[in-house]
Amino acid sequence: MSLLNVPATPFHYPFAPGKTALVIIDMQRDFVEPGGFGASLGNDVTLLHTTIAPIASLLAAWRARGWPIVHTREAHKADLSDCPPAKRLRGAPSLRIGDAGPMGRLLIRGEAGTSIIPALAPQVGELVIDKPGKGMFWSTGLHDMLKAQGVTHLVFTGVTTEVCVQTSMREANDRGYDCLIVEDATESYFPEFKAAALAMIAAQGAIVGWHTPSATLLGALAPA
Ligand code: TIU
Repeated sequence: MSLLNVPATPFHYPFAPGKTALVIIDMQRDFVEPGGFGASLGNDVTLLHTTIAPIASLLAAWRARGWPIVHTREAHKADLSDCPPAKRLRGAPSLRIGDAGPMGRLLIRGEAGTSIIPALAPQVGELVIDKPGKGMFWSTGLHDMLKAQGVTHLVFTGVTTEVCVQTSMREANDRGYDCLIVEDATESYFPEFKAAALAMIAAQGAIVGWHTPSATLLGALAPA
């Protein structure tokens, strides 16, 4: 299948139709709703809400074409055996991972807070990955799942830009995927960190990957 040239920074992104998975990082209640993990760290979760509509548009475009989709959740086993003490004990949050909050135990698989927000809920046939780390490849088996589907390119969305999204994109780049991050479909609790993350990803001739707005990407796709 021939590649599409998507206008992007720092130069055109070679998009592979059907071989490019849409990756939606951690759009779970814990990061975007009050009372979750993001809020426990002292963050204003409303800053992330602008991502929802662009991600929904991309999700609809991928679904219409039957292309691969990956949803991730940052979520630990109930016994915390996959949560290093260094992660759980870091800093002075109002609640720690595993503590009970208004949406259940923070960042624990199956709790209300770890569920993906209804507007972006996964459908049957889409990969849903519970990841114990910030990156989506660590301890998940995802690389083998993507290889089995013939995926060579990844389009990144979700939260937060400089934490789980950037970590996952760097892991993906090292595994040989061509990676694009969608500017308006990712957000940080710190706007200056988002700007810096996008700049450092695309610097030095796309050292980690490319970035572009969702409208530019959607405009470059052939009709479904
Ligand atoms: N705190 C923060 O910005 N992010 C995380 O802890 N996890 C993700 O980015 N998903």
